[in-house]
Amino acid sequence: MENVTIKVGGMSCQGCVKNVTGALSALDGVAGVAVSLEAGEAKVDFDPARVTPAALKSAIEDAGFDAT
Ligand code: 9UX
Repeated sequence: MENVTIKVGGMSCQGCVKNVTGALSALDGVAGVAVSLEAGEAKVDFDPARVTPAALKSAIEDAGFDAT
């Protein structure tokens, strides 16, 4: 298992946090998600054999937020 911290732009309330958390949690290979509105970031535990950091970023962007 690996962990990555992704900067998430555009979150302005806890609903956004819930949306980003849901988008990441839906991906195969994601084991844990912690999104902070205050920090503007998502910490993700993932299995690198099943999902990539690029795919995590894409999921965040598809949900309507910026990911770097
Ligand atoms: Mo809150 Mo976020 O009303 O897209 S859910 S701003």
